[in-house]
Amino acid sequence: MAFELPDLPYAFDALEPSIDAQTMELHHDKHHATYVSNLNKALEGHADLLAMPIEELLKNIDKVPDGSKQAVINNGGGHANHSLFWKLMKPEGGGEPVGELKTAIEKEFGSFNDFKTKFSEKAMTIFGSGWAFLIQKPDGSLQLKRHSFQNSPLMDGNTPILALDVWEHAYYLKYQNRRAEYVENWWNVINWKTAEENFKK
Ligand code: MN3
Repeated sequence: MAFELPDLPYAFDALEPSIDAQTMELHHDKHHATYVSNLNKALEGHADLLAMPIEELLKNIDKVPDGSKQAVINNGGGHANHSLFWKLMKPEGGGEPVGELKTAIEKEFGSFNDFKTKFSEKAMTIFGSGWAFLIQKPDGSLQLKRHSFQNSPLMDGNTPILALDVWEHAYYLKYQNRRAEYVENWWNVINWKTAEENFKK
């Protein structure tokens, strides 16, 4: 058993012009692939851990031996975060949240526009490499979070609903230092159906 790189659910150029094809190809085929390969290396000889779904492994990070734990946090987190990220985007995405997630966002943040502003602020105020998340807490409520590096919300017992990669590798080829422009254009490719499916009713 070993963890595997999932296929992208669309072509590399499918998210143009918001995210360029070369960035998508490097991001998926090189960056994400490396997290998967390093995760498998870190867990060599631990067949039980290699057989767990990545989400379960991160929820049970305390079961990972100390010598491998940080490598699993980094690379297992990277694998889970990116697997989610690809599915949270689609060509001709964007628009507004759907279903019960829409209702929950409006209840928590007032309106979709207020939510969008606050989420973008989170993404803009991550210092260095990290992710902006909308998470659902065990009590069912929604919250915005900044996570450094590849630290997964699953390790805190939270469920990631929406995730935005703000590592420079996610946008530098097209946007260079202009993270705000990347964040703004990302709203045009969100797959709200996936976000709604992540949300536990
Ligand atoms: Mn990335």
